[in-house]
Amino acid sequence: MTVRIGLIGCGIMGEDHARILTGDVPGGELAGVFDPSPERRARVQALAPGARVFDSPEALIADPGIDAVIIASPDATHAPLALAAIRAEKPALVEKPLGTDPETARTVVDAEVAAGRRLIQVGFMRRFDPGYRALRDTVVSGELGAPLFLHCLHRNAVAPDYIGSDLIIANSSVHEFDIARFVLGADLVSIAVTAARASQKAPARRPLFLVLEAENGAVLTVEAFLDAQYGYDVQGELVCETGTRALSPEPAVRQRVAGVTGHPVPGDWRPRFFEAYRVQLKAFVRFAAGTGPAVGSSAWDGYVAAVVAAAGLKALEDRRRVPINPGPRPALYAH
Ligand code: ISE
Repeated sequence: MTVRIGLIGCGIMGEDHARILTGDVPGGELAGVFDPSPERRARVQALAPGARVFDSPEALIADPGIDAVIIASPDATHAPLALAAIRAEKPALVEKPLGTDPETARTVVDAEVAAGRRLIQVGFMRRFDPGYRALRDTVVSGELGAPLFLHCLHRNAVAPDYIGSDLIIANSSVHEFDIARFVLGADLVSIAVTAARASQKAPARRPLFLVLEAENGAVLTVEAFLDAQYGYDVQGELVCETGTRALSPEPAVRQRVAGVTGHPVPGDWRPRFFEAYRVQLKAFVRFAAGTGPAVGSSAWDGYVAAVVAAAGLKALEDRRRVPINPGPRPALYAH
């Protein structure tokens, strides 16, 4: 069966999903697109000339010629459109964040629970990255003993002007919250946030250092610095009782040029998570076709990320450690 996918939003991530779907995902077809901008839409239509153009995201979701949707529109539209997909009983891959606040994200969890089935996969692509999966396997196998620390760096080359310290937490650090829960196999129970001085390269926001406690006693540290200039750099080291294991996101080739040996650093997250994005979409298409299970981050995971982000914002404002309490996990999302 070919899954006919409708894409909502043809910006940077929507276009990337379209490229992956049309180039690297057998079993999935880009059958419809929606974006209010004709220029953005045209770039995606060039990849799939047969895709139908819809006048509204709601019309796309409701159309009988669309089996599943990718929601890559602006953040505030993610939850309402996810709710529409649940009402239409269609699987949806929803870009992060699931909701811009916990209450909004929770509406999606509640709708899925009421429907009695999982339809939403949140686009926390790191769960499909081989490096993070190896870190998780280390914890599951127990081969290095219990996890004590997960040290993470999250650096972007430059961030857009609208990103303030709040969005460093709610838009970028949410990746760390989600992947730490995945790697450690434990929920996060508290968060503290310290801001460094602003870089002269980006006076409007201060780089952040976050320290979170997990329910199993492990500690997550995150440097979130979105104006590092030199490139996109995501690192993680898992420290266990008898050793450590770290991500080694190095490309296949190393160069020696002008007296320097090394490798180029990617400009943004798309090359760094090239494989993860492809495995993520393949898994979604299998799920939508009914030939694979629901995998990746669930609506519950998207909601929990929003709860951690809200606690992080409070911690930053009040300069104190703040507890994280998403409430009980519904049976639909049992481990
Ligand atoms: C950005 O907002 C994203 O969504 C990317 O997935 C992430 O890797 C990046 O660092 C964020 O700033």
